[in-house]
Amino acid sequence: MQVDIAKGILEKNDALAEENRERFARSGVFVVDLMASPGAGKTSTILATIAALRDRYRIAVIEGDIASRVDAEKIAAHGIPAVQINTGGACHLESDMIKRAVDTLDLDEIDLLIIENVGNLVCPTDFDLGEHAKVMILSVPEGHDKPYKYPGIFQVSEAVILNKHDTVGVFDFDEAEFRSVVHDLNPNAPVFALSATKGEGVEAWTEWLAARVEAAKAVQP
Ligand SMILES: Nc1nc2c(ncn2[C@@H]2O[C@H](COP(=O)(O)OP(=O)(O)O)[C@@H](O)[C@H]2O)c(=O)[nH]1
Ligand SMILES: [Mg+2]
Ligand SMILES: [Zn+2]
Repeated sequence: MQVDIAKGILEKNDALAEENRERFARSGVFVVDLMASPGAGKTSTILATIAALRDRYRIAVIEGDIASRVDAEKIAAHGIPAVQINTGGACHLESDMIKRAVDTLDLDEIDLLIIENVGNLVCPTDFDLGEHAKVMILSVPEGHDKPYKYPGIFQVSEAVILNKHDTVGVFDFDEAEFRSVVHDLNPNAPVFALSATKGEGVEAWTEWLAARVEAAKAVQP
């Protein structure tokens, strides 16, 4: 007899993710799961996104980290509701963690919920959280070859953010090659080059996101 533990865990995760998704739909909340390596600029991108969209949408953030509250505190300092999940060692978020975090939020008061996943280019790919879109960030210093090495995360992402674009010259980052490989892996995903901490190039990304938020509102039951 063979017991496939990974399969069982994923099935349980996906069932609860579906419940999360139904709950988000009932409240007309659009949910985006931001995935990236540690230090790629997830929190910085969330802060830039908040600055661009806070006058248009009510935003809340769920922060996933192995330990600490530092990211939730950074978000909360801007007056945005932020829930910190500490996974206590797990290297990705799962749908039951999101359910418990969402229990502390009033979804009817939120238009856009941004989830910062644990820094990791591998397993967040496999875990549906009930989000509407997964989006990944690659930062320039990580190198233009990462889509070759971690194809899965580029394939599940509906958009790709290329952050720290201000450092392209410093790291000899071949942006044309990067875009070409991402396009081969995922022809429909737009690639947004931006510098989150400088606020440069943010608008194309936030307009894409705003269009998705509007679409979620339009189908609210
Ligand atoms: N030069 C540059 N640095 C950035 C940019 N975005 C983030 N950083 C820096 O990268 C580091 C990690 O950023 P953070 O947002 O905390 O990454 P996270 O771990 O993915 O949430 C911080 O020191 C940021 O100031 C950017 O666009 N350009
Ligand atoms: Mg962070
Ligand atoms: Zn993991």
